[in-house]
Amino acid sequence: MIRRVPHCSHWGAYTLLVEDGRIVGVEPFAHDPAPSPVIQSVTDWAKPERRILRPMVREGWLASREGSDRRGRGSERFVPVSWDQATDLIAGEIRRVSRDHGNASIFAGSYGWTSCGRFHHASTLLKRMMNLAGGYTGHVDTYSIAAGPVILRHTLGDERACGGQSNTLDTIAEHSETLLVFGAMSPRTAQSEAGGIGAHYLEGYLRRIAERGVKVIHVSPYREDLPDWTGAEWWPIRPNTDTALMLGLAGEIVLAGRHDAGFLERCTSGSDQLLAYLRGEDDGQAKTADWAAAITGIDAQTIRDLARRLTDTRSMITASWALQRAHHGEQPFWAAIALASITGQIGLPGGGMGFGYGSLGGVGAPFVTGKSPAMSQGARPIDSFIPVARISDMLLTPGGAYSYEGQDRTYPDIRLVYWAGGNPFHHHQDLNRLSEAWTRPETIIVQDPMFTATARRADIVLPASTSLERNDLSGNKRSDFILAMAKAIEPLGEARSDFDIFNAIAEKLGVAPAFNEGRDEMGWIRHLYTESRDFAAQRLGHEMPDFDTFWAQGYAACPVQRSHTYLAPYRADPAAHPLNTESGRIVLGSDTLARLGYADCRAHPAWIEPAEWLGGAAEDELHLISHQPNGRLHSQLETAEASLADKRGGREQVRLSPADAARRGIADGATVRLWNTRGACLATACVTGAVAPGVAILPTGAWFTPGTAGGPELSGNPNVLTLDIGTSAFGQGCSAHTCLVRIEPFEGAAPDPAQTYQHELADILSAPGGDLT
Ligand SMILES: Nc1nc2c(c(=O)[nH]1)N[C@H]1C(S)=C(S)[C@@H](COP(=O)(O)OP(=O)(O)OC[C@H]3O[C@@H](n4cnc5c(=O)[nH]c(N)nc54)[C@H](O)[C@@H]3O)O[C@H]1N2
Ligand SMILES: Nc1nc2c(c(=O)[nH]1)N[C@H]1C(S)=C(S)[C@@H](COP(=O)(O)OP(=O)(O)OC[C@H]3O[C@@H](n4cnc5c(=O)[nH]c(N)nc54)[C@H](O)[C@@H]3O)O[C@H]1N2
Ligand SMILES: [Mo]
Repeated sequence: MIRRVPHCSHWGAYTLLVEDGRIVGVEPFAHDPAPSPVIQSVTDWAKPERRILRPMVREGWLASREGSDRRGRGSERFVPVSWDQATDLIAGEIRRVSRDHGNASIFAGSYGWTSCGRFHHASTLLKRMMNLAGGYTGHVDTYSIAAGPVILRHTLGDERACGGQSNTLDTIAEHSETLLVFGAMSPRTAQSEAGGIGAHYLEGYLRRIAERGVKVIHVSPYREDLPDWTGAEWWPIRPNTDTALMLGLAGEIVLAGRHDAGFLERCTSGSDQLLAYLRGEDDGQAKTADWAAAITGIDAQTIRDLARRLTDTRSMITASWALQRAHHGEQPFWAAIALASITGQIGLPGGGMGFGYGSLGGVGAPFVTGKSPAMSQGARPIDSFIPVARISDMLLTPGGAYSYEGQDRTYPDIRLVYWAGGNPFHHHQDLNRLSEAWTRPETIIVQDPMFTATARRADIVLPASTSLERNDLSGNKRSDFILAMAKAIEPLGEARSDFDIFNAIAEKLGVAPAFNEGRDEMGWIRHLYTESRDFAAQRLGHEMPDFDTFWAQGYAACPVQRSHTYLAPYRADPAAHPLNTESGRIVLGSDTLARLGYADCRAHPAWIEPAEWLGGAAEDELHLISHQPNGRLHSQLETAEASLADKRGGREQVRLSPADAARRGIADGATVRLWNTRGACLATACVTGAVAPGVAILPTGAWFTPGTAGGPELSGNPNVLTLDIGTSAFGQGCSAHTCLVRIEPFEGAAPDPAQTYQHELADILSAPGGDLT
């Protein structure tokens, strides 16, 4: 008999068809108008090949503990241990480091997407446990967005405009006449939503935008960042120069005297500084279309025409999160706010600016007004943190000075790292530098279902079950459904749920009662759902089904706001709705930043050359964009069908223009080597006119497979090439999209990355008693 099991992942909801303890089919959620093909990939979680199947400890660490040779990580063999031994060792390490060095020496920031389940959420549970055990060093902001929210907090007063609460897409479809898209608005990235998603709405909105005949200008190095049926005009910009285009548009408007002086006066502060800069009063360079054309590679007359249109029509400016994942990533977001302010359209339906549409599936969709289910991390006994992407800096320079959001800070001295539900050897930049940094802590613990590159480089690995093997629920502020995630199959090997693992460690630390509050798995799921249901009923008068009905039918609709015009009340009466900024208004010239005096984040939005870009490149260098993969989420389910569909010859494809390929003697389908001073990797060339000349695009997420020492990484992992610097002294975000590379045909031996990975894994699992499959 086939059992139908409701379930959900970050890429959507589905029903698992289960027979004899095996998953035999996956059906999309009935209320999803555009399900993601990645839902079919989840059956790969049930395959043992790349799973961690039992707790294990690195041989050298077992012998010498904190005195071990840390360069053995990744190549030394693992010794299987019992769960009891593993949790004893971990509790002992937490106690030792806490006692000898203080809890700030324990890094449990543990960034990562893990499962979408809100109960077994690995990093939340890790932090909950560590807070009960004296605290830990954590992180602020995300790899997704860091420079963006930091600059928005200071200029708009909060992060809503990049968190999915700017104008909803239905208002854009209904009211905008000009839609200026920087980066993408792509069903590729909109497949995913952090915390799960019931229904994918982006394509529907884009169809309505196309049907209404909205004039869409698409500014991106990659034409396929917007579906061709939107009828968009493609402006193939040089990467990382969008700020110059925005300021050139603003400058044209201001020099023609067509800016909305009334709006600037009433609703913004510091516009004098910005206008002086645009007019070239401080640096002798007016920010004209000609000036912008020279930097961006976009035709000057075309820029002038758009400058007219932006003020003559109802215009909406959007920018993908990708734009701020680059050196000086604060600037394009602030410049977009400045340009929208100069048109005077912020707060009007279909006007103004917003960030991250399509970056995740729920941005621009109806947003939840109720309470999303979530486990509490508890109170933090110590306040130690780093900006999320400064992990290598922290490990390499304990005590080193840095700044963040105007504060002068120092890095803690990390002795113990606990990572649960994230993959830094996927997500971090300059992986060769991270490899060096990774030799610094005394002990590294990794908890993951999969034997990722990070798990391989741990001292203690713990097998977490996947969401398929336990009960959970999903939900978040940008998805209008809470979804049931019922258990479908038994755990593989000795895998345990994240909650059970942390509860066992909490017991050994003597904090289990506070950790579990007397609830078991189903007790917690019922409790979290009921909190959301009660909130909806009591505060919003919205009826959600009782828990048993929800669990049986697999979903519940949340209370949502369907339409929203960002800052409409503020525009109508700024004094009555002050923003949480230094002036209470939109900040275009900042006293705070003027006081800080940073050269890389000035007092007003400004064009500042990035560390690497085509304007400063040698003739044979290309700008590498490492965007999100189409057929998977980051490094998850990398060997499943949807992911393999985008690879060729077992490797990721690097896209480049016909002109750039011809100049280098590269044929479509050829194996190529990408390299710079930081590293090298192989990839398969995909020659396409959809990529701007001078640009190469290699998606993230291929499993880091360094192969032989000194040779190129084999799978096509762009993070061996990317630049590991903060966006600026202010935001300190990740600068992944700022990266120059060279590309050449590769003639040498090119081993298959998946087979190589598997062989290496077999080697480190070959300790006596370590035969796991
Ligand atoms: N070059 C470049 N690099 C980038 C980016 C870029 O644009 N360019 N983008 C960045 C961005 S935006 C992000 S968000 C990061 C993403 O970086 P990550 O979030 O680290 O990437 P994932 O592959 O999703 O890692 C999630 C891990 O959780 C594990 N996992 C899944 N389910 C469970 C579970 O139930 N329990 C436990 N314990 N573990 C589980 C998975 O096996 C996987 O190893 O990458 C960043 N890196
Ligand atoms: N299928 C799938 N979907 C995902 C994810 C995934 O791994 N797989 N990851 C999710 C996560 S964690 C996040 S944070 C979001 C990220 O969402 P985004 O940041 O929006 O996604 P990216 O793919 O990094 O970048 C989008 C596009 O921006 C363009 N771009 C890059 N640099 C520049 C630039 O300097 N100027 C201009 N004009 N354009 C530029 C590139 O052409 C790129 O294709 O995606 C989410 N969605
Ligand atoms: Mo992200």
